[in-house]
Amino acid sequence: MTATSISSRPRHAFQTDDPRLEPIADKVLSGTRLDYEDGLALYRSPDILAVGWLANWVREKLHGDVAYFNVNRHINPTNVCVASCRLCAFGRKKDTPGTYTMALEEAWQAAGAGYTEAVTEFHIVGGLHPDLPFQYFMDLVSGLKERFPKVHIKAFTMVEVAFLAKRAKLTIPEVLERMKAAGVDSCPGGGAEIFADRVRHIICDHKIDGSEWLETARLAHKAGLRSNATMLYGHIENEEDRVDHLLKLRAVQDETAGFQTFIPLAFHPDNTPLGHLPRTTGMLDVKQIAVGRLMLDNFPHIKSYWQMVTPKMAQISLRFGADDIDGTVVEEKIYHDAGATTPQGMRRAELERLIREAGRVPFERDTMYRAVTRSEDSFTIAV
Ligand code: V47
Repeated sequence: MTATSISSRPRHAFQTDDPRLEPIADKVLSGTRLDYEDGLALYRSPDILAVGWLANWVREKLHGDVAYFNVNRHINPTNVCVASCRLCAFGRKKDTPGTYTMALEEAWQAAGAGYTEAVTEFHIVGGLHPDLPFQYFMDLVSGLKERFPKVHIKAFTMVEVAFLAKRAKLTIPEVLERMKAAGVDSCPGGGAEIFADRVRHIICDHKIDGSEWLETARLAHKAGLRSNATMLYGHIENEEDRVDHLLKLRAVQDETAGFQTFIPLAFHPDNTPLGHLPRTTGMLDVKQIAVGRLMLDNFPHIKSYWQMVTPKMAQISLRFGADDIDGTVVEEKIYHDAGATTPQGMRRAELERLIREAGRVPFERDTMYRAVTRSEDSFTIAV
């Protein structure tokens, strides 16, 4: 089915027994922007099939049957972190058991160890180390670029960018310029968590607040770097906090158009100070994808990150608003420290199988969503 025939589906194909969804369906199908109350109604509706139908309608209008994946490798250079976020099982205080910091040679070597399927992206996220100099991070990136010039470097969340600026006594635009000069091509979407102060004070009190995260993203986009945006859900936030988060992201995107992808992250409680909280359910996971797709009308992509929600849920999400399931990853630490039971990585062929079985067409993308063509152990990117 083509994108055009899908977008011209008749209005009467939409069915719900939840009257709150009727006016929302009219808005979605006529391209009218949803507001705060609509967001709440979507979250509160038990009719997941109707909410999903609408999200899928938007998703197919934008991307037809294509579903994106990439061949990437995560690198977490250190787990030493000053922040003590209650949401996190990965970060540890300096000189405590289980800490590690990669020597540069070690990080460059680890990057190469995942190169067997010719990765197109290094995804670099780590702790806020109190002593590592700014130059360590720049050398890490420039050393990777030197060794793997074709690989896109997606490095440092807005939280890390703001922390590096403070540590190096530089402004955020100065840090962003130096990151670019070292070889950073874009930024990942982590650290956004939930913007509402009430929640942020409890789950991650010691890092930048929501407005600083948004301002840093604005500056990154202004500096010419694309970035992603996340939302951590399934802890102590409520529906109002989630809608507020989505609307704040949408407002920045109206200004900059610099976000590529929205990624809802399911909270994993194990080994965190919030370990008493239950894990997210399938219903909640699918809802975040669908509501994200419907509220973020100016975001090109919605990612259901298979590591977070399991490959099975990511596959289902491709029919509920998601157009991307992320990548091979190779070795994931942040969610596995918090009890994730998904594999640490997945082969390219397996990602393709998941997508095909969802009735979608697998499309290997680079970080900028350009087509990747493979030959032997190498790749070319369409320009
Ligand atoms: O910011 C930490 C989250 C994020 C837990 O841009 C947790 O493509 C759940 O940035 N349970 C870092 N989540 C990961 C990140 C990311 C991941 C995938 C794709 C992209 C992208 C970016 O991980 C943190 C935090 O929100 N996190 N601890 C936890 N216990």
